[in-house]
Amino acid sequence: MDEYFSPIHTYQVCNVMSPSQNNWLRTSWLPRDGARRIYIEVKFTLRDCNSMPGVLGTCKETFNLYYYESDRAVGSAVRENQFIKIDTIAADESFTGVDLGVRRLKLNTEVRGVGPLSRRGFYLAFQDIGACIALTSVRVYYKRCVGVSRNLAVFTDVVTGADSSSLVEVRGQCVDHAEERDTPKMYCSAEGEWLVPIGRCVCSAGFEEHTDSCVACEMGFYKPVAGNGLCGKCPQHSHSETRAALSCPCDSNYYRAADDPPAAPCSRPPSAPVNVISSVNGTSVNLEWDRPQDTGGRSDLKYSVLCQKCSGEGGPCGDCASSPGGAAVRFVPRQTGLTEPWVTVLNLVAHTNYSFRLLAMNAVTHLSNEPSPYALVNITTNQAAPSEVMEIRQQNTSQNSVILLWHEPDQPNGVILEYDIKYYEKDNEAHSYSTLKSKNTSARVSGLKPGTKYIFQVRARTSAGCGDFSQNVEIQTGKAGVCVSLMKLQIPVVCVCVCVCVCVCVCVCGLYRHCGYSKAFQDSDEEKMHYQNGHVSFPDARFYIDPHTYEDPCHAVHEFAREIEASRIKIEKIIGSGEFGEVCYGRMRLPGKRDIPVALKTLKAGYTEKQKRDFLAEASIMAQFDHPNVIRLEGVVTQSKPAMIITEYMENGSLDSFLRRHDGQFTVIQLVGLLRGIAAGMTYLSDLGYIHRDLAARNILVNSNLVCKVSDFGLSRVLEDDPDAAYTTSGGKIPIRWTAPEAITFRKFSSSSDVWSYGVVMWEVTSYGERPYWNLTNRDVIKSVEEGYRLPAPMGCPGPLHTLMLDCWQKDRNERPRFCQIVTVLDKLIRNPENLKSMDTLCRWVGR
Ligand code: ACK
Repeated sequence: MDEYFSPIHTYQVCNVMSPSQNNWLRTSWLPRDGARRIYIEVKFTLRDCNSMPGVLGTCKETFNLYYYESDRAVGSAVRENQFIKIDTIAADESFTGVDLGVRRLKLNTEVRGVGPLSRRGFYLAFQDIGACIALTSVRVYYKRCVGVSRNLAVFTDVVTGADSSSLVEVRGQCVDHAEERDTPKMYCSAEGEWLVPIGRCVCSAGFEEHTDSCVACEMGFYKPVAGNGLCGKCPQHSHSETRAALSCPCDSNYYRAADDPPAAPCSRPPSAPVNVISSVNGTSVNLEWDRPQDTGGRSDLKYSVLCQKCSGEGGPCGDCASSPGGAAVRFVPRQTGLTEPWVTVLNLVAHTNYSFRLLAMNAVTHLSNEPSPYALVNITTNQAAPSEVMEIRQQNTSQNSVILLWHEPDQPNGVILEYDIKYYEKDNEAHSYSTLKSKNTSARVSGLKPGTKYIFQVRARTSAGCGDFSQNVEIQTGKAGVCVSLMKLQIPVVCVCVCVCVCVCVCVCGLYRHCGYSKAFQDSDEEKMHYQNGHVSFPDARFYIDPHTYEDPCHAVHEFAREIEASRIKIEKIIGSGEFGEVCYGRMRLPGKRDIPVALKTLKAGYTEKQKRDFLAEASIMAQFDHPNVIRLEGVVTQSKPAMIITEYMENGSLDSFLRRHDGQFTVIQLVGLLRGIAAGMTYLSDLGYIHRDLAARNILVNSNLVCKVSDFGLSRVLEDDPDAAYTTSGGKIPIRWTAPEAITFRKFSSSSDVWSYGVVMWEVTSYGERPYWNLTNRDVIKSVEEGYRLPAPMGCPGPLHTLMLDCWQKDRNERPRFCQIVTVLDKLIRNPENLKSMDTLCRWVGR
């Protein structure tokens, strides 16, 4: 009967009285069906041997589970010894006769996994060796990650990997109407969960994201480029007639200029300028107007002026420029491209009708087929004096006279009544000048002195007045008879002023030089040390001393560590290998004391001087520490070979392998206790200004009392020793999975980057030594962390612990907790373990 008192079928055996039982039950051949790792869930009841009298020595309380792989059903041809054992299975609950009396079954459920499987199918077998047992059900299954859609990529169903910690990398396909931005990838965990989404797809142009798919922009909306953006409403005076529009064409009579963005509203040419005012001043006119009423929806308004000269009342008009004399018409500031609403037109012909068209334009005017509207203004110029007489020539110059010839001015501006000719002796201008009048364009000037230089000027006169005099024309009259003119040679006195410019540039270079060196700014949380007279001194005695500041680190080691005679050490076994040589277990006896177990790190023969220095540097560092959660240095052997570093012995070795050996065996409080110890050790080290740079479970040692101690202080270890360290693009070797992003990218190591590593150690501890980021490549780890991915809570990890990890993995290092705050949070959790059950952020370090 089951717990509901319904009869059930079981396979059972209960030969508890007879010795040497070997009873086998085998399944039929089960096709593997693509599974790489299978799980077997067995439900059974088992009777307590103690509840049966007289079975001592023959009764067993376990049975064995086996499997055998084959490509087809081979039936009973498989021999027992061909089966491979999966596990021995014991009951969590056994029942006694009393239980039986009330007919209540105590059902056990056990699950085992096995893989990798490679053949087409397999058998399972159960071996009884003398238990009283009933199998009620066996369920065989495998796990897969069920297809999902994430970041606009579809990830299809995938069977999980062959072993319990491997991840299967799956590439996603962009959903319809989406395109790849960064190859979308996810990993399927052994538990059938999707992890670490990296990369993404984005909706194509004309489509926008809507609950994991890309949908077309509605009519009246558009999206010009692929990306995360949404469809935009068509700008003013534009439209889209289809869905999924990439752009919105302009409504009729509206346009987009070549450099208008697709999001700009469509616009049209402006209307004509309004309220034109003209004021004629003689032969010039000033035109002013107001902005057009309709600017077309743009602000790039410009104006142009078209000028026409009209002959007579209602007569034909022609372009100003093409009519005689029109070439000189000037527009101030210019004729086209005017940005201000005014222009002055100069040099018009007097008493003439002009017609001006004022046009407003913008960047879409040229796109319209419609003629541009304009404002028309007609004016008539007033009378004006004639323009200047040009090109005066001389003819028949004699001793006393000269004939002058010229042309009518370009713009006579009326009938020329006469010309005035003005002349004077060049060297006698101040005293007097003479004038002469002429009705036509020539004149004979007589009564001049022979051999004399004269200056002549001519101007025209109309009824409107006189024009300007022409430019000076110099003419010399002929000389009288043979005359010797004594040229007085005036020798100009050239005064040469010698300027003596004395430029004394005294460049005093290096007059004063600092005797020291200019030190780059140091980050506040990097190692701080001050140097005085060549000796190390400490502004604060709490800082540790970097042994590399000593010229001879071998000398440094004796400042801090005691020398131990090799004869006091007895090496008993090798326990591992370190960077410089074997790590051994041994015993050390000091005079008058009991011998104590120690770990001995040796320096292998054939070392270089640098290796010796680095080897002893670790001892010099360790010797300065004294804390229950930091590995203790007992001393060094340097006077005999091999050189050794002697530390306290930690019975349980390094934390990562210790956790793997004891998978699932600790309570959460015990795990928090381990973490608390590490955080306390790190608080001590960070307070001394020591930055570890390689904090990871493999560098924590565990003693027989389950006390964790921080170890591994070699300065070169990060570069050389750690198998998890990888070269970064900047050339350094860094344990990527444990290192904060700013330390990977900029080598910015600080106590805050140690806190990041501590968060990873928390994850290692709560997952019992699982590899952070599983089998992801270092590149993918860097990328996913950069994209904001963080390791999920390991199975069974309480929410508050994961929250603390996430705090340690804040991108901004100033946002991360400090080690002392981590200790406080963990202490609170230890004191109030019920908090570990809460899934909220009760124990966040911030704001406390
Ligand atoms: O994981 P393990 O047993 O712990 O293997 C490594 C090995 O030496 C190489 O480093 C072990 N080890 C190092 N220092 C000590 C120590 N002080 N006490 C015990 N084991 C140690 C470490």
